[in-house]
Amino acid sequence: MTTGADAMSSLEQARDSIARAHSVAVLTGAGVSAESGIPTFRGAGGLWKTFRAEDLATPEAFARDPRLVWEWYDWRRGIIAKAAPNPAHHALVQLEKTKREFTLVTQNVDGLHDLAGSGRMLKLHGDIWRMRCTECGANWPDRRTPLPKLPPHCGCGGMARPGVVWFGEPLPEGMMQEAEHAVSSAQVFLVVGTSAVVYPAAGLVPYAKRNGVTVVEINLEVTPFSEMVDFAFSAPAGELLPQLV
Ligand code: BJW
Ligand code: ZN
Repeated sequence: MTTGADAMSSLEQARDSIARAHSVAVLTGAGVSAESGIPTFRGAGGLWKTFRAEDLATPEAFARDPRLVWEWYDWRRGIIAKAAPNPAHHALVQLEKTKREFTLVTQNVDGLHDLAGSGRMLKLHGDIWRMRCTECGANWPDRRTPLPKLPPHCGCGGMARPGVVWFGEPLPEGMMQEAEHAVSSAQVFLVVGTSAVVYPAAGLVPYAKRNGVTVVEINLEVTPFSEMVDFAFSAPAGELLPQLV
């Protein structure tokens, strides 16, 4: 953990590693959007303090009570719709422009990286602005908020579900392999605003270390990997990322 007197020199070292790298990979989590006013899942004020994940973010919960699950997603879509990208999102767009190889792996479903202008992106946990038909599998964008009718339906008559990945569900086909490839071929891996407890995404951090990649973590709190990474900065992403890149 980098704090106090040694903060300047570590910041400079990390900045130097990032500046020298031709290939950079980034993993983002809910903390990146916290300064945009979107609640995180864990930690102070996190969604899982008020809501139970098992009741809302599992296929079983949706099968039991699709309307309840949709009400929660409709409420969150309303919050996200009012939010704008913050300096952390913008800094990642700038970083992407300067690198030969750059991959943004995000666990976020809010679409703020898209709004900021990020290009190459792997959305491991889907997109809250997309819907998927539970009958025919169709997949389409829908940015209306609030939704006119809950639960929404597909043109085929089937019920729609949010286009996100719930606990117990597989990530989009082939995406973890793409993420692993991006991480192992990077010289620097930035891990920003994630509690790093949800797998398989969290596994990218030790995977990077095993592959000799320099790992830079930015988080307000200590994570299971803070001790293992090369640089762990305890600071708000919207303040530190623009200084780092
Ligand atoms: C700031 C900040 C600021 C705040 N600046 N920082 C191995 C071991 C154990 C369990 C498993 C395992 N492998 C799989 C599992 C099961 C499960 C899992 O990981 N469970 C653990 C939690 C115990 N994983 C799964 O089920 C996954 N699927 C899977 O593995 O499938 C296998 C399979 C294969 C074949 C067939 C079938 C199955 C799927 C995981 C899906 C996660 N879904 C969610 C909801 C998405 C939709 C929605 O939004 O509603 O994804 S849960 C939630 O957590 C969301 C997030 O993307 C994800 C990660 O959270 P994140 O982003 O890290 O946010 P927080 O809130 O946790 O942390 C925020 C951090 O920011 C904090 O640390 C703050 O300090 C920090 N912060 N402000 C910097 N300003
Ligand atoms: Zn359908």
